[in-house]
Amino acid sequence: MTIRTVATTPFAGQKPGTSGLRKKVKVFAQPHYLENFVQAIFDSIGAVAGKTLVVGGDGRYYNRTAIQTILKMAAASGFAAVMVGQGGILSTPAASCVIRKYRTFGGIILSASHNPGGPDEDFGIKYNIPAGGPAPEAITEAIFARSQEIGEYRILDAADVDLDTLGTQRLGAMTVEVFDPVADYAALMESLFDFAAIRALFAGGFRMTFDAMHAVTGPYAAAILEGRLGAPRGTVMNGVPREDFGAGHPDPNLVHAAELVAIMFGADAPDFGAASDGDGDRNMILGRNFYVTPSDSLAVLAANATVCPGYKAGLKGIARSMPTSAAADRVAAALGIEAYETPTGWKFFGTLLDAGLATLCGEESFGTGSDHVREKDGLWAVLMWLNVLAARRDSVAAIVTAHWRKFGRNVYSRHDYEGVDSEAANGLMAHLRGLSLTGRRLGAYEVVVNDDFAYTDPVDGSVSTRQGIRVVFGDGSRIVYRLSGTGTEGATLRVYIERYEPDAAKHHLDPQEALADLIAIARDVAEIERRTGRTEPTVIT
Ligand code: G16
Repeated sequence: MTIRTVATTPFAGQKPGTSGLRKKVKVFAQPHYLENFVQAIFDSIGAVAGKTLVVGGDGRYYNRTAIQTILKMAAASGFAAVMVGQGGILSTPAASCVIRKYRTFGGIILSASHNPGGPDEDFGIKYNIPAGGPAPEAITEAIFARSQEIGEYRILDAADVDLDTLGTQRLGAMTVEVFDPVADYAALMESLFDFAAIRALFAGGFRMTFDAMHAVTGPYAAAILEGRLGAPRGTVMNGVPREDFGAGHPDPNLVHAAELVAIMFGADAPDFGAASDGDGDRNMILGRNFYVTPSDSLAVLAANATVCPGYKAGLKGIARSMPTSAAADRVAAALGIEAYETPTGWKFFGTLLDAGLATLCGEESFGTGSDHVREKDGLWAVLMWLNVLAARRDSVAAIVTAHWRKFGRNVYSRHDYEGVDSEAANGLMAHLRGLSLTGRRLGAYEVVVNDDFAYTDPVDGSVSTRQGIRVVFGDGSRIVYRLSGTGTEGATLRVYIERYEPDAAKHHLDPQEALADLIAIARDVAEIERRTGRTEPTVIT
């Protein structure tokens, strides 16, 4: 087997976004495209000779092809070993778990998360560092810079590796270990949660539906919920991972998980419903006839964390992304612990978790997690909810409404305008950046802060600017605008709207009604209709 050195030239636009490089499969499938980016990773992360790498993905179309290329390139670059999930499958949180457990030199995760899969859809790749989390900006910038000057890559001329048989194989001088992608992760979950109490809950007739959306969490959910926890067979729906996610959009929200939503809001609904996304790091939580916003979910889990064995000692701090509602901050204040506000992107939580400043983290974008790994973790959030439900023996709706009575409700909604013309979206953001609203009245509200969010990491001092336009009002209400960093077509404008409601008599109101005046102000200030031609958002969460 010989190592081939292949001459290449840079591709424009290999700049990682909010979470790695995400493009259409057709872009990745161009000759040298994937290879350039992988070589740029290997050239940017320090000496790789003799090291071990973890590789796996969410099983989407092109996953297996990309893994074969990465294995041959890892062998050519001198890695001693690569650990690959069987069938090329590895959920994002399970990858983080394995990287940490086996102290590897990080890993490469292949996923475009919640974006659709298939030959005409999306693919993605990112590098996670040895701590298990997504590479911080300094590294993604270095990878990008390297990709822009690359002149050659190295690859081993060899037959494809068998990704389906557990065990060890040789690839040139390198070892390839195909391992069970579920076992280590399931063991970690069992160490954090009271499986006996959850088993007793199911044995008592508690009913749940978990929608794996034909994505990576199917095998994990089946093994843990139906296997170890004794939930009846059929609890997991859409449990077989498919390369095109069954032609669905594996994004666990009210729009894309419509099948689950119909079950949970239908006659004879189960007690608990949940869904996870393409790569298993997002979650949506539903009760019978009840939707829990991700921001509320973080707050409720934080307030109840000590019923779970893994969090019995209490939380060190709670971190949330800036656009996430401030519900968790109220819990942190009540617990007397620190609340951190970071830019959007799970990578920003890494330093806080590593330094032991925060235990729980969450984002409005259906992400919740803790210091057990360095990624958000869909199934972990579901299990934590199950542990809370098993301990409190109350319904989801009763637990959340009681939480609002105690802390007040941060009424919250996100409006997405997807596939907007990029120039129009950039123009809208430039318009917002040019405004100076502080001190002005908008409707019934007075603007007290109007800025473009900037963040200085309290641990390593790194600074991230231009992280979203904030319009904060005197009563704490907020409107936030940002452009998504994960889309692959045009631009997605996200508008986040929040108002604090202390009055329990108004807690039952639909957020769209309760926020109607702020929503109108948000559209008006940004001139959304005039600039984008859109009269309505495409997705409301
Ligand atoms: C990624 C990031 C999250 C972020 C989300 C949405 O999630 O890891 O931190 O909140 O994208 O980002 P944006 O608003 O820029 O589209 P995932 O699940 O796609 O990896």
